[in-house]
Amino acid sequence: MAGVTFSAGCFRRLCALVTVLGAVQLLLALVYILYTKETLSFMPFINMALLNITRLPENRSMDNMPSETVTYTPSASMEKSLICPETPPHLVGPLSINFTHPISLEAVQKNNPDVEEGGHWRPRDCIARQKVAIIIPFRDRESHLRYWLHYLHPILQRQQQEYGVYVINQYGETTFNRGKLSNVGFVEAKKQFDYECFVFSDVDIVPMDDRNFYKCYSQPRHLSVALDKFEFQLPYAQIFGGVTAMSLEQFTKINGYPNNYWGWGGEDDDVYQRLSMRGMSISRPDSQTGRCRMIKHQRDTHNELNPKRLDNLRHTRQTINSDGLNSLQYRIVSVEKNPLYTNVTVDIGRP
Ligand code: BGN
Repeated sequence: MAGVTFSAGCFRRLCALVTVLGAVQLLLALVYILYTKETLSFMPFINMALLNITRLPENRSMDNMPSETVTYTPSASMEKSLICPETPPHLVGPLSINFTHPISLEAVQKNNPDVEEGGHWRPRDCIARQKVAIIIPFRDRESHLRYWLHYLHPILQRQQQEYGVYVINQYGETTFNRGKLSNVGFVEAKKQFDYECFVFSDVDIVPMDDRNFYKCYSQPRHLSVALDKFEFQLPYAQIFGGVTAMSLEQFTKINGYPNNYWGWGGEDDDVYQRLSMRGMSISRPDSQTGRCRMIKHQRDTHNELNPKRLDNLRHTRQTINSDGLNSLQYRIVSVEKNPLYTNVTVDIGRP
């Protein structure tokens, strides 16, 4: 009987010991989960909850989750697996660009089967770092556009950009206005997609190196810095024409382009002045990476040298606040989503 009593007491103490040990083990496991980053990457659900990632809307996969819905700074290991690398892996560097063999739109389309309707593309295996709208002020330059699409789509894809191409086609015969068309492109592209970066490009300029990134930087970017037309040199230090990139914030801060430069020249110099007035400076690639080719052509009709450009440039300090995005008026004639670009035809009035 005494033996039985002893065994029962011993068994109770043994049970208590096992319970305490179990609790200690549980506690240790909890501490391990909370403090070991490596463990997190193996546990996606705990990972998501702890790092406060915004839930994906239904029917959207991680693939097309826009980067700005993520409300955390990813750890190095996560960044590697989700966000595209800082240096895209498939760049080739210097490119051979020539405009000697005209190419058909069908051929360009065939070479770029992954481009979605309206000229939109995004990488499939990672999330692009920025969403870029490419705005091309345009009139009567179909052959140039074909070269542009032929060269730029593959370059932008190797750069792993998420991008859309917007051709802003000036309706009618009135004098060309590159600044106003650029503003229209900005407003119309923004209606279609939450772009955060805007590249404004002449239709006849193609980069000769795919390390010249069509994206935005902490300062406004001038991309066409070494044009063959200017012997691969900057014609003057303040030039901001050809191909430029501005973030949503940078562009809004300067009230966009001026709308009152009708004809050739000056609207880009006005933007340069606007940027300096708002305390920004220009960033550029080096003169090797920034080499570009321009398609040779005659001066367009209805795009004569703007005789008022010098006078306009003297008044940027006043016009920056009254002429730009906040005074933009236009009438959309049509918006067509073509296989390789969105074609916006717009009536921007007359001088
Ligand atoms: C400048 C033009 C720019 C043009 C560059 C390169 C003017 C304003 C008077 C100084 N500026 O001379 O618009 O991008 O040449 O072609 O004409």
